[in-house]
Amino acid sequence: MQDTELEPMPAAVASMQGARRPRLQLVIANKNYSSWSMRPWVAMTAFDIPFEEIRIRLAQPDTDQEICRYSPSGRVPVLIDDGHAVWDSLAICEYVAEQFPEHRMWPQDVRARATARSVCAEMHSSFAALRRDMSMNIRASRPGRGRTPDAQADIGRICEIWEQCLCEFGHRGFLFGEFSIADAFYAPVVMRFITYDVALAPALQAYVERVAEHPAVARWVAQAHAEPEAIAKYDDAA
Ligand SMILES: N[C@@H](CCC(=O)N[C@@H](CS)C(=O)NCC(=O)O)C(=O)O
Repeated sequence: MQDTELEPMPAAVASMQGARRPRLQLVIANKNYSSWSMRPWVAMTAFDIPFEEIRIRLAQPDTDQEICRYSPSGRVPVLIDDGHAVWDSLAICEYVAEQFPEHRMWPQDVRARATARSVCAEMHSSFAALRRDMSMNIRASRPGRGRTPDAQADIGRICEIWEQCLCEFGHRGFLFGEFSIADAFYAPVVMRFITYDVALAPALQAYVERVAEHPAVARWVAQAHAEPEAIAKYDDAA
């Protein structure tokens, strides 16, 4: 159960049509539900990195088999570069940033870059309650739901991170001024805050809106809305 190039290709890919296929293939899951897939897809799209998308539908009889065709970990996202697999959202972003240094996917300042890596690592290794109790479901509207004490604590810590980054590095822009991998990493949190209608301080609400309006994020969201399949076990969740 996979779609390749299901939707319009990124401009950089389209411009290569007739020339050669993009070298990179990014294997992802459903855009409505797969927060891990969203991160590298948004980062690569935001920075015009050419790639072919391979989308595998979750919760199908052959989902595991399909994912294991590409991914040694049995999870998506996974990036395939000329047959070489790079799995895990953070490793993919690091790999792509190294392959395309001219795109400056991380902040240029060494301290800003270290902080960006710290907040991405924290996103990657923490916030289990937010993930469990307020799962990403872009098409859903669940105002006020999922606010367990642990999820509320995760929200508090995320607000602290955003406040610190915006104040120290981002000012009125993204977490580190220009859009970076760090914003792509927090884009699924932005989706959750919208779905669950989390009340935020004005500066953080403005950040949520800025991320949601970013063309790469908006494209992912539009494609999530256009996906035909619904997964009851995720849609029926609290
Ligand atoms: N830490 C991994 C997490 C990847 C992960 O959990 N992916 C989920 C989809 S969002 C998955 O592959 N699930 C397989 C399944 O549900 O069958 C990463 O950052 O890439």
